[in-house]
Amino acid sequence: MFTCRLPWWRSSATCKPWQSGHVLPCLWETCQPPSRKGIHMTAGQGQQVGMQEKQVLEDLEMPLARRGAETLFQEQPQTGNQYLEDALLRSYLKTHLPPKVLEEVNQDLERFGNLLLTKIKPLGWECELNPPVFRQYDAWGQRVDHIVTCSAWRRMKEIAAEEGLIAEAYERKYSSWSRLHQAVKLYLFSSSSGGFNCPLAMTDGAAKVIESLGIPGSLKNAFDHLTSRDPKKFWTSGQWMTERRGGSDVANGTETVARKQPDGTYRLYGFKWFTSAADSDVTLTLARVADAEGQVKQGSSGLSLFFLKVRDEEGKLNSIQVQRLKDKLGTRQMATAELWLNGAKAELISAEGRGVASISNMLNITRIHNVIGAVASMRRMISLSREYARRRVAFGKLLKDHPLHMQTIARMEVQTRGAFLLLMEIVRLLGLVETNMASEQDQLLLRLLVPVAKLYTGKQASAVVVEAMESFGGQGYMEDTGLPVIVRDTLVLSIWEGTTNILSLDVLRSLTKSQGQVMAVFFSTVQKKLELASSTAKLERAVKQTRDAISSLVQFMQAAGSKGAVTVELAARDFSYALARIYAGALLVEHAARPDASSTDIAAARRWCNQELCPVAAELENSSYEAEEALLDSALVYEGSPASSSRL
Ligand code: UCC
Repeated sequence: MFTCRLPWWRSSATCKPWQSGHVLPCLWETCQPPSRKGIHMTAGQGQQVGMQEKQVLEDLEMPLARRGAETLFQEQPQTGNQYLEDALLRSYLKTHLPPKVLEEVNQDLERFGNLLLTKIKPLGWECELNPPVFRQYDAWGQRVDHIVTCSAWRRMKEIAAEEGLIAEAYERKYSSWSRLHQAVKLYLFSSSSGGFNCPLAMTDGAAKVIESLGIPGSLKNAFDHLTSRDPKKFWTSGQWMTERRGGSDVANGTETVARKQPDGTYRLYGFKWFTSAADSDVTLTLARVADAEGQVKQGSSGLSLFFLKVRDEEGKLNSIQVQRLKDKLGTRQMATAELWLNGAKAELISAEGRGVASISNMLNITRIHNVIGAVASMRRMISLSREYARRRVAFGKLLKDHPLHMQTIARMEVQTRGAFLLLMEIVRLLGLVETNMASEQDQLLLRLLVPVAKLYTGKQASAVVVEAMESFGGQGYMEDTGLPVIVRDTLVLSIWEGTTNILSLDVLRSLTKSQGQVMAVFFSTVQKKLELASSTAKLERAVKQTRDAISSLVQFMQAAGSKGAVTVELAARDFSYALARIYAGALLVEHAARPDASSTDIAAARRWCNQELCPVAAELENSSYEAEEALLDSALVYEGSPASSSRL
């Protein structure tokens, strides 16, 4: 219905005392024998909950002195098998997977859910309590640059292999649905993984790059290791993209130089400022190839992509020195290091000057993992919050019986549902692309939705986990509940793999590169999803709201077409938010229009669509994207600072 003829897109650790952890009192569920509550438990759940509530109320009737001595002051929330407790996940799989695939995947996920509860979650907590430590010298003064990780971290690596957390996606046992199966396992794994989801993201990205190169002979061995199910064979990969001068501006910030050797390999010289999971076995990294005179080409077209092993066969570092570990707000379970490359032996794996385009294959995968992490964090915090509400009494009744408290959690739930369906849509499309079953439209849609979902869910997750923390009152702020760990680890999701603004510009890049075709596909896909729901009376308003938002978006694009580059840039974030909200709205509506949809499916769709779906249109009306507004922005920011006089 909407065609896209609009020209506007053309414009174009150290170990801290308190962290040493062994001394931390460990009250969270992971440190006790894990509850078996959720294992295989579906029937009789209501009855059990009723009894728990009765117990809580009875406890309150005890005399104060006895209560203090004999009962817990507050009950900790206990969650069960995450898979069995995730109603939306299960209904999504039931709706989309072919019956035979569903049967097997369902069994695997239920088993995995139990393993998470009994084995993996305690290991994840151990990783938090025992962050990596950097040992630069051995006892005899030899420089060793050893990043010492805990046994639980190393066990996570084995589990990742055994569970096929990377392999699944490349074996393609379930054809296009293998990607979805892998993503769902990672989603369940994420919040219990003790940060091991980070190296897995990069490992997946590296395997993807190698596969997209056609698995050249020289990289066959590496590909086999990266996608292995054998814990002894499994390798993880890093993604060393960030240098001192540029985290976002990789094209101008990368100083590392590659010097060609007589045997055709290269030696890399440079300094990598953030290298996540620096204990990885191999890595992909960018460098500038020096010519015979030692000169390098600047800018994006001077960058090439390299593969290297971090250690040689004897375990010695590949001419790499670890300068120090980063002192991060979160993700402390995982070693992020500053590294000097002093002639590290490497293999050129892209065409010269095509480094950024080549590593984009990795970025798009790690960005999807970022979405997985974001949705998983939201889901985890809501699970804990809703369980707590079933146990905690305030003002004479359980929190779950306070309408305002329930409204707050329900709002988070709606956000999480939208984000979850966006994630499923992306991995469904990725699965189609990887099995050559995708249309050109599917490919375009995937290109657009990856940055949209990454930027939107990263922000949602930060907001939701902070809100969820508040739902525990002061307990949520207590380190030994484990809740602040989830909050800290979530806050990075809007930063790494591209910040919100960088991803908003990537959304524009996808429009420019496709000459607007991504938007034509976006509009037609959303319309198709809405049509499926047009005969469902209860969704009528939600469908209308989404259609109205589409009209506003089209109007915005037409208006912006006649404006300059500043307007387009200023609108990029709100534009991306509009895409995320409209698309997630259509997915929620589609899910709620199923014949066996529940009343909560319908409520979620309706509530999602009640929000401002197209913020970019409203802001255009407010003239927020005019060039003069950009000047005012600077004036507002710098008022009172020494820079103020020179900015206006
Ligand atoms: O943080 C990092 C590791 C953290 C740990 C990972 C864990 C995550 C999982 C979490 C689990 C819970 S590593 C650092 C991350 N750094 C970034 O994300 C960099 C952010 N900056 C950007 O994305 C920039 O936009 C750049 C670097 C891509 C801009 O580079 P250029 O060279 O200035 O951009 P160009 O010139 O526009 O693009 C160069 C080529 C073009 O192709 P051609 O030449 O054919 O036209 C682009 O279309 O690259 C192509 N390209 C892409 N293609 C650029 N971006 C993309 C893309 N996303 N998809 C496809």
